[in-house]
Amino acid sequence: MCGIVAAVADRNIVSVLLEGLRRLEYRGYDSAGLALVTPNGLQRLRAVGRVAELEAQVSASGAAGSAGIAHTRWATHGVPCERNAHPHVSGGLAVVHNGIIENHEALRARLKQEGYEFTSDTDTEVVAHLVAAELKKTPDLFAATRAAITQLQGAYALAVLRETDPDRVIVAREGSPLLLGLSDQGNYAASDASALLQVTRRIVYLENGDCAELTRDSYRITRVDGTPVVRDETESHLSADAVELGPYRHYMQKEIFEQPVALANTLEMLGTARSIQPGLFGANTEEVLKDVRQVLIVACGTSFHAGLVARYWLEAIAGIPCSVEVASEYRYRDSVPDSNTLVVTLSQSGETADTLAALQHAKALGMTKTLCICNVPESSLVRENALRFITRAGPEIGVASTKAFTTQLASLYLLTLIFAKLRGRLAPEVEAAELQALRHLPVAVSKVLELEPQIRAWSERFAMKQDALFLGRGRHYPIALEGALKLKEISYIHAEAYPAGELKHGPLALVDKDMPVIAVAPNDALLEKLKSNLQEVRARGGELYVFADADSEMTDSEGVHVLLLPEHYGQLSALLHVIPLQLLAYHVALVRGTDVDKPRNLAKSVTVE
Ligand code: HGA
Repeated sequence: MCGIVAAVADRNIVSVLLEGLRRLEYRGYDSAGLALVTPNGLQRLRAVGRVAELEAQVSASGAAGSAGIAHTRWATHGVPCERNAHPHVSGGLAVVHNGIIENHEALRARLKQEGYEFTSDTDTEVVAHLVAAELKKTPDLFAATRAAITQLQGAYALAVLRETDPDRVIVAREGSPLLLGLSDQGNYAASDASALLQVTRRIVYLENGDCAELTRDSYRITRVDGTPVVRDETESHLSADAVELGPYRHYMQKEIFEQPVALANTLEMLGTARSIQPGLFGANTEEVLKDVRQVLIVACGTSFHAGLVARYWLEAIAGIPCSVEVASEYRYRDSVPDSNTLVVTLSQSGETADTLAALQHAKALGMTKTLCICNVPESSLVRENALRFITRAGPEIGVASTKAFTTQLASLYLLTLIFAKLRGRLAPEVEAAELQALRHLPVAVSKVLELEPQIRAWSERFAMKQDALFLGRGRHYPIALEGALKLKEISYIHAEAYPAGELKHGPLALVDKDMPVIAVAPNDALLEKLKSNLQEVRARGGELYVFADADSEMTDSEGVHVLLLPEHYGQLSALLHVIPLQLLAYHVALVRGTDVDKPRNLAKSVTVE
């Protein structure tokens, strides 16, 4: 979602701002803009569409300045258009914002009465006018911004610039990500470190409630009330070229094919060991897990589906009760807390607003045994959990998550094995075999990826459809959910997923010759049950596309198309069965000509509620 870049340096920073915005493009956005302090005052440029459009405007105008703020917007309040693009201005100051100001209506009404004129439909514009109003009481931009912030409800990362302060940028954070970048040539702020690798790796992460004043050779951080605070400086280890597309046509395609490497990297620490070390999740893992009686997994979207698979594993293998909740529901519901619950949060970016808020909610209820599985080591989520496991999938740029999902699954399987071991449910020979199965995953996934030509052929037929139904059973039901989500996200085909046994309780009414039914059909204990469900579909004229395992000996018949995965992979089969569904969604989207990596209306890093 929105990306922020701010800079104040000893040289023209326009190229730093634009390169920063380009690095944040993957988050998803609909318009872009920047403001600079120039010798002739504040200069603002905004463009609907890509950063490239903004760049064209910037070069045509010859804009230059040594202090500036820039933004990519993913609209929450007000349609995507130039008038609503950030920065928003009031008098000689400009503001960019990521998040939602929940009390914007009341503030807008008050500010209008005070004579401020609104030129956009956004919630953000109130912040610009509030700071301007506070500047009537104090000449200090930092103090005025903090005073404005005390009136805000909601979530924000903010950057503020004023024409009469050519050497200063003010930033603040509450709920939305923001960090500082320090260098000898100037100081910077951005939504994530990748935007600043071009100028520095020296990073200071702001905490919620922090505000900061940046000049070209200094910075200071305070709380909203002005109390100074010190935050540690860290060095970012992000790789600058991991976000290059290379020979691939789309990031999603690259990321699907990177899964063997992503899994190998994530599981690298297993080495050749025959037994698993709980310390993989943090030095004090045994201490934290010791009295845990149940697991609560909280996540959104694809991560939620990974949690659903893990529930089957945790209960079947480790014998520990597990519930899985959508974060945006859990955070607002009256639930029954139990301090012996391990709260597991899953997020690719570690900045998912709902997941972060759900974690805070659980902690406020007294649940302090917390663990996250996350792909971004330098994210808010990682800093806020007692235990953590970093998936080493590398940057995931495509909005539709793929390699983050499979590496989350591998990590959740490790967690399952650790629980099973601590609870005396993992015989040494079984443990060694399970670790070997994990180590073999990259090879097994590579073999599934070789099915791409057959899946491409199927995709031609799918591309004409308006609806699709995905079926699975047991731990493959969440894989059906994930397959349907992938298809929806990038091909815009309406897709639903059901546990196959539920068909007769309603969705069977939808089945006819125009509704393709996709079945996730591994050769496990539920296969015969699933086959009966598939017969129910065939009997109603439904056309079946079945992803089966080679050893189940299923074959094509009239109205039944079967694609065989190379091997049945036991408990870990879910990791293999999701791959063809990712490929199917990708190829259907290609045929339909959609914007695969940046599907309409969606953003990558979901930093608003
Ligand atoms: N609410 C603001 C900013 C939206 C945002 O943070 N998106 O990620 C707007 O709609 O402009």
